[in-house]
Amino acid sequence: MTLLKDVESGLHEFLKNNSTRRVAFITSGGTQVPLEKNMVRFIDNFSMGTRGAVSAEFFLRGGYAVIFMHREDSLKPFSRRFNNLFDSLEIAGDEVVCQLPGLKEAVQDHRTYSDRIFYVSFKTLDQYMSSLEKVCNEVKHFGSLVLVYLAAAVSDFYVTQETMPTHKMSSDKDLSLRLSLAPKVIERVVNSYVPHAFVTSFKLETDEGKLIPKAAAALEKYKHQLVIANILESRKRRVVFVQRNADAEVITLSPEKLAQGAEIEELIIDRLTQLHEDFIAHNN
Ligand code: PAZ
Repeated sequence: MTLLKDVESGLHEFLKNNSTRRVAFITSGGTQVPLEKNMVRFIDNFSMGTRGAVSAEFFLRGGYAVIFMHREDSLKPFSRRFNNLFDSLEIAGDEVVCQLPGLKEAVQDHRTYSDRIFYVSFKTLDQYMSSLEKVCNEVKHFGSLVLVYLAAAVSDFYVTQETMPTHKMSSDKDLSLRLSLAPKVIERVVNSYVPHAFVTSFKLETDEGKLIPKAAAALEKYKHQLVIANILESRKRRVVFVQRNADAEVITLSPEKLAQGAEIEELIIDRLTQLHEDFIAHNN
């Protein structure tokens, strides 16, 4: 994991080199919640960081400088498709040969955009929260040119330091866990960390009936610009843009496009870029 002071100085330099660009600050992947101070067990979630990694690629293609704050070992832009690389390698004499479709282009893109993406990694909920604050502090002066894209699946519950056992919990009797409600960092992001940025949060549900009411309630509560609502099972083909004072906007990827390998993030980032442009025009 990158040390926070390295993040600060590296990010400072990165932003100086990209001072004429819009900045997309993406969070991606799930947070881990330790159950013991000397951690053996933890709570985690399903997120592999696909949404964040694919979105980063489209933000880069759209001209943004990208800060990619991701769960350690979750998917990263361009390399994300090649997790099974070893299965496709062949040995020809002294050479290792790989014929995977798209690999050469992905390596090229990775190089092309390397000066325009800055990586920050996290693992636990605590690390997520402190890195989020640090990054926000560094990008604050970009004002409305910053688009915050909170795609990470952040735990809503955690074990406080006071109630967390120091050592591995014994397994000779049933275990009752007391989980506390995690602070809602979006509140700090919107009101104190980057009050002039365009803030997009995601709302994930499994019950369709709760999706839009919960997204609308989050907007009402935190007063940020946009909630992108998605259902776990259909998240790769359907999302809903929910804004205050506007009708909900459904974005879908047709089954044909999906079968051809298209990704809904392209549509999401297209629309989001327009909304960000309008926001900048009205806030400068
Ligand atoms: O990581 P992934 O691509 O599998 O999933 C993306 C997602 C469902 C985590 C994201 O779209 C999302 O909804 N994030 C916010 C989750 C929440 O805290 O409500």
